[in-house]
Amino acid sequence: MKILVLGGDGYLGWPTAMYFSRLGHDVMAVDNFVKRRIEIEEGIEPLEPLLTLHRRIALWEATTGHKIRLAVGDLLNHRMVYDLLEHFTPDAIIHYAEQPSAPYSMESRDKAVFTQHNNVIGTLNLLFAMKRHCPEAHLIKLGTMGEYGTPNIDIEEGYITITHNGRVDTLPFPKQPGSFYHLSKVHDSANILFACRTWGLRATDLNQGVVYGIETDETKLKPGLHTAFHYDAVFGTVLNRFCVQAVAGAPLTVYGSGGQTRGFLNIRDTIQCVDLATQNPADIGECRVYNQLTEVFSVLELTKLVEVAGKKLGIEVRIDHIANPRVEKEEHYYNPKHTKLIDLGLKPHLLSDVLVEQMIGHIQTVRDQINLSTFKPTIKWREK
Ligand code: USQ
Repeated sequence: MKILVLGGDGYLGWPTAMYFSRLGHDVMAVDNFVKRRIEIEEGIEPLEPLLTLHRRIALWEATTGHKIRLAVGDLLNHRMVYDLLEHFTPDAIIHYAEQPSAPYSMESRDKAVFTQHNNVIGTLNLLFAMKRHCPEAHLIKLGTMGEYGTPNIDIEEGYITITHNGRVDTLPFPKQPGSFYHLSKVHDSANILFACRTWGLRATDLNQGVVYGIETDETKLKPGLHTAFHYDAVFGTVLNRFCVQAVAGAPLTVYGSGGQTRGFLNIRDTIQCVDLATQNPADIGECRVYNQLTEVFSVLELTKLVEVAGKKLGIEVRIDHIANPRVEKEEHYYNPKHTKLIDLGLKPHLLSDVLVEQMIGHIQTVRDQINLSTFKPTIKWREK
């Protein structure tokens, strides 16, 4: 297949590009490096320094003999997107190319506008370019479980069948996102559904939970092929942060009571799910939605798991309940359905299998690179 990986420089995009390339697909990675610009702006960097995408692609080819094509470009530039789709004519488009940080989107008006403009208009340009040049290509779009928020009912996979005043319909599941970033994904989902219904495009919207993990089969092949692993308060997700904090001997930063409960998955399972979606394309005119998570934990449950794992490596883990910088429910019901990807064949990697050696153990080997000053969250959802 011809597979376009949008956001090919990122935490998930780079391992995805290598994975499909190794399977023998014709892969083109696209990126505008905006995340690297935000890193500089915010004074943060991945735990281990990252080679440029150009050098990683060259290293990949030298190591495996497989090629990855590279296009440097911005989805906001619609001419670039049209050209790309006209000339590459992808069978599948895997779309990670969005500003992924909820805190960043809540930092200021400018950053909220940037996030929504970048994410929503970039995706809209892509939909128009697909309509023009490859209407039968399958769009695999990374959405987020955060689109649903934390309703007091079970979360269905994308759609819910409702009986109202004696009539029945199946409708998009209600959305209650918790940041301008999560809202950008809600807007994307609405635009994608509309484009499928109206133009007959086909898409799979993957509502992904919080991703953790450092390595995949491909990143391990050679030093230098690793992916961008963040633990700062802007790009670092909660479990990745806790593992680094534990190794640094700093207290784990629990926001508020720690009863916040989310769906989680290993980075290897992101790739497995994207692969399953690619192998099982939506029908023409269909917008499929899968909830992409494998396990559910509260923040406090994560601290306990990190504490037990740390002990095995001689680390004593401390916990600090700090004032919650976000506006979110700290105690709530949470029961998201997530059977559709399992039905397609997903075999989850469990947190307990990787926490000790592949996460905390690995971080110990690069302990001296940890920047302690990026643990504390500085962006607040609402000034008190
Ligand atoms: N949290 C802490 N301490 C920390 C960091 C986070 O208690 O040091 C809490 C947060 O308050 C929140 C939960 O952990 O309740 C998850 O926070 P997170 O930063 O790991 O995840 P979030 O901001 O929701 O965003 C991340 C990714 C985003 C993706 C989303 C999936 O950055 O791209 O869409 O996870 S989900 O959370 O399911 O919406």
